[in-house]
Amino acid sequence: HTNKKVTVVFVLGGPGSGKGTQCANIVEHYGYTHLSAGDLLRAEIKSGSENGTMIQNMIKEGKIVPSEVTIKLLQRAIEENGNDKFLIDGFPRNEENRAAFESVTGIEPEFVLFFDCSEEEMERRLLSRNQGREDDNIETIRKRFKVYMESSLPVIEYYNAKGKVRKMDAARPIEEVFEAVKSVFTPPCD
Ligand code: UP5
Ligand code: MG
Repeated sequence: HTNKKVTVVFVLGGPGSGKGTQCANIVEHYGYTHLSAGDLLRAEIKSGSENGTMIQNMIKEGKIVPSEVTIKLLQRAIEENGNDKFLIDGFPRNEENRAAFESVTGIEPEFVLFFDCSEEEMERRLLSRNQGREDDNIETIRKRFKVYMESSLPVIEYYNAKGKVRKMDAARPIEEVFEAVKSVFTPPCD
């Protein structure tokens, strides 16, 4: 288990739903550290690690990288960081990710932020992002949507049944989505 008492919020939603964008806003206002599982995996490819080629191939196909790899990167990032509040963005992506993270780290999320957005809108955003991501092409985007529907939505359903999901309408402009996000992070004053 992770040698540290931490607060974790999972930030979930489809490809292009705005997870990374809203995490940046949350970091600025609420002092969390942002850990994007996808960013950690892309950094691992760049670092020339022995798993790099395997990770690159899986991302290109929109497939979910084996949980040992992702969990090791997340756990290391949590332990190396001085903060005790983390946004984990884009993980867990399937039931096995979820169960393995819980048993390996002993961490359960405080709650789950869920960015709900139509595929049409997510596709538009991904195709106009232009950041050179190897998975932002229409073939890979379709595969990412399929994996999201089949494997990732059930994880959100699992947490929803536990009353842990805070669902946001993510199809609105960035500022409006953040207003809704704020109401989740700011305790109501009386
Ligand atoms: N944008 C954002 N919000 C907007 C709004 N409200 N209105 C209009 N435009 C908006 O946003 C995407 C684009 O939309 C940006 O240009 C933004 O300006 C604009 P972003 O905030 O980047 O969305 P995000 O949800 O973060 O999209 P991302 O593409 O990162 O989501 P994915 O879940 O697809 O990507 P991730 O990096 O998490 O994973 C990539 C791959 O890594 C996976 O497919 C998988 O192969 C692998 N992976 C694993 O195997 N395991 C993991 O645990 C994690 C990833
Ligand atoms: Mg992202």
